[in-house]
Amino acid sequence: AIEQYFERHAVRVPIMISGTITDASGRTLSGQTTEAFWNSLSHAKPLSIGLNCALGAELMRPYVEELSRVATCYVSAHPNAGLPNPLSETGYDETPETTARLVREFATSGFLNIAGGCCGTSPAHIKAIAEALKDVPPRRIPDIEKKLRLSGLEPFNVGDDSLFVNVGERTNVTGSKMFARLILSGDYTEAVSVARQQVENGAQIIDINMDEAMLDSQAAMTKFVNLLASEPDISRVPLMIDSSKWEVIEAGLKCVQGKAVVNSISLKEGEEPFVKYAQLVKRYGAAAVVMAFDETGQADTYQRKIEICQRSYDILVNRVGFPAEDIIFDPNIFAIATGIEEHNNYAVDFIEAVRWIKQHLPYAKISGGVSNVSFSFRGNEAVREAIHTVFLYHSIKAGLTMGIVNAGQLGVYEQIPQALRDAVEDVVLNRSPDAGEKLVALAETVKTGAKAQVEDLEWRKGTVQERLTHALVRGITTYIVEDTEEARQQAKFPVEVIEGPLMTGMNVVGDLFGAGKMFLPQVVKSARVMKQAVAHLVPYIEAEKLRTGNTSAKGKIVMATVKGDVHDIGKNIVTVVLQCNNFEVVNMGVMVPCQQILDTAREHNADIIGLSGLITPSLEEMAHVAKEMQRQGFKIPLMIGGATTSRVHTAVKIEPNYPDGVTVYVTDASRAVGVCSNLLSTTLRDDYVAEIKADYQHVRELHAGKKGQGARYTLAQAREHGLKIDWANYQPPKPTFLGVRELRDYPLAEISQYIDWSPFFHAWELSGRYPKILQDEAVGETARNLFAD
Ligand code: B12
Repeated sequence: AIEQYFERHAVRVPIMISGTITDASGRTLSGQTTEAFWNSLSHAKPLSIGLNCALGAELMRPYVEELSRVATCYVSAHPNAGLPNPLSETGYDETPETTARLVREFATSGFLNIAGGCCGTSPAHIKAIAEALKDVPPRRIPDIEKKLRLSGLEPFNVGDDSLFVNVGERTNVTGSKMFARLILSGDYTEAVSVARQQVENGAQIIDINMDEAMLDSQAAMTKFVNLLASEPDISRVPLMIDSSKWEVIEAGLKCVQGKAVVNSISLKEGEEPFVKYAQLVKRYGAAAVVMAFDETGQADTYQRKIEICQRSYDILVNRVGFPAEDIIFDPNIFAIATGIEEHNNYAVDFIEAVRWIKQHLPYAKISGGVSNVSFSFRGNEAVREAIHTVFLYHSIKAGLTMGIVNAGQLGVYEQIPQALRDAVEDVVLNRSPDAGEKLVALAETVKTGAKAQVEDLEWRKGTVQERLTHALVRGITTYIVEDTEEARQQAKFPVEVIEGPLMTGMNVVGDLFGAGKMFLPQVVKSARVMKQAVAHLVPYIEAEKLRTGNTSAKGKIVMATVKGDVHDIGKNIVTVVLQCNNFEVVNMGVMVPCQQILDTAREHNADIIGLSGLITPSLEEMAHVAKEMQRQGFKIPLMIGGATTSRVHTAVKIEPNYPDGVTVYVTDASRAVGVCSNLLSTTLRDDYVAEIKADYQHVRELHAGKKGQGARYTLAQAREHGLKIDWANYQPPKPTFLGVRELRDYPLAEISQYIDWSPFFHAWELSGRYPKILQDEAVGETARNLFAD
């Protein structure tokens, strides 16, 4: 509306946005988190974004902090004078001095550019705020990495380091007969449950398509998207509005509150409509899938794919001003092994186009409809699954960002029987002219039902460890209780089954996932298998506790996976193990905001707080929790765990934020018991804490040494030493040439002289820079030997 107004009236004035986090859930009234709110609105390029009303400054703090971390414009805060109090004369309790003190703290923490007051504040409050902020420098707008930043109720950011993104394809009337039937018969309730299944099975975006001749597609899109909006467990993920008709896309865009993806626009009808639709997509604040399609048709060869993508990119970025990071190319996935020779290279052309786009079109993302590739094998689900798995494996390696996939039709690359995998790989990579025929012949023997039965018999013959690992990797729950029980009978204590065979299996899952050989929907299934296994063991663990008569509570621990992180298996295992050892644990679940953890710890009078986190952003969140514990006057120990955490990170980044307490990194569940016992023991505690503190101090010194950080200059001294450049007399050198120069067949011997081996030595924990390290007094000899090896 604002953009339309600007256009119609030929004016442009700055936009200032303020939103409201309505209550302690930390969400806007329509359910968005702060970052999702920013992702949905950043396309307006506002002068400022901020929060006002509903909460007093104290409760508003975490959300202002989050906004200041993500927003690339100024940040404002206009809190109420505390929470409403109907008994107070003004309706609110806070005096001007209190509000001003709280707002000043925001500003000194670097969160604010603009401040003011909302309900309950008076001219006296504003005056006090102005006075309190007089000498505080404004927030500096941070440098924020360019990513595809989508949102539903929650943010979903996709950068170069993200894993493959699964777009759920089942809510598409052209791709799913079942969904089409539900929509055509008006059974929207069931249709919504299809969307829910997609999200539960690991879809991170859901594609919605209503292009069906017998349907009023515009009305169906509006109705369905509106229905999804009232289902928070579905609408937490972003939507992909998919249609070949602009009116249907627009109908969808009008109903989404988050930042959606439009699927798709292209040069099919020429440049003018392309530019027009791109401008509209940009105005609606969506990202766009751009098909490799131009006036002459859909690109099928490598050359055509990259030419069209380059041309589309140039028009979008240079003419429309479309953000490059919001472009998602779809270079067309076509069916292979069709028996037609020209089709044999389709998969290779796609994979190579992906590689080229990744290298040449900065920040652009790449997607594709994966099921198309195996179309020739309709009816043979086993072969289709193998083709999808192999095709995705190679495409992801080349740089494919996301794909529209049927999560149920993805296998594990490593686990495709060798003969089938080779035959499929020959077809996908077009390694021999008769590859297609050979696969067709082999396909006859790999019919779905038969394959499943033979495989069943095979894997059931393995050892209990092999069976548990297989079940975890394949996500099979059928025999998990039986196998877990067998492992329990072999173990001395039931808890050993978790720490032994089940963890071994999860590690295999972790390795395959990390190597891109398993995909998210499959890992979701693994997690379910793990949960069933642990659930089977819990009563035995409880009985063991009763048997040993060891039941008096040793202390109370509040345990949570931090905000933004959904991994709960590890935390739950730690919870079970601690409970077995008579600690009382309040398990708060996953994605728990900092303030909620701290409030719960207070409410339960907890002795220890335990944080779990498995993704990199959780590390920062944990550091934040530590900082808040310090700021809010906590003294109780903080325990840190989860696969990406480490002793070094805890010592360097977390512990210094909480000097009044003790912060301990714990590698695994079994060690958690010893750590908690030490921390709560009246006799051992002081020595243990002193030991941890000394150890972390040592780790910090080592770390600083590695980074070459000696004593620091004061700000004045640093300025004194600042580089002074005489720009007035500076003559910029003229480059010898413009454009790209390719150096082919360059002698490796010459390049090898420029390799910096320092990271190699770091990996071996020898600290120092290459080549100086070779002469180092302490580690020189070891370094020389290692280098020679
Ligand atoms: C299962 C899993 C999932 C499942 C989680 C299901 C669930 N209900 O928990 C699903 C599929 C949902 C998932 C999602 C994602 N995942 Co994941 N996932 C894994 C996987 C394969 C196993 C994790 C696990 O459960 N391990 C088994 C448990 C028992 O081990 P653990 O958690 O480390 O716990 C032990 C100890 O660490 C310790 N411990 C743990 N917590 C605590 C806490 C305290 C207080 C203490 C004392 C001890 C302690 O005790 C436990 C037992 O000994 C790992 C791979 C791996 N190698 O870890 C990736 C992994 C963690 N995931 C990863 C990623 C990237 C993701 C996604 C972002 C993928 C995506 N593209 O969307 C999303 C995350 C979304 C989000 N916002 O959180 C990456 C993280 C990389 C990084 N550095 O950021 C990993 C490492 C995979 C990889 N190599 O890339 N994932």
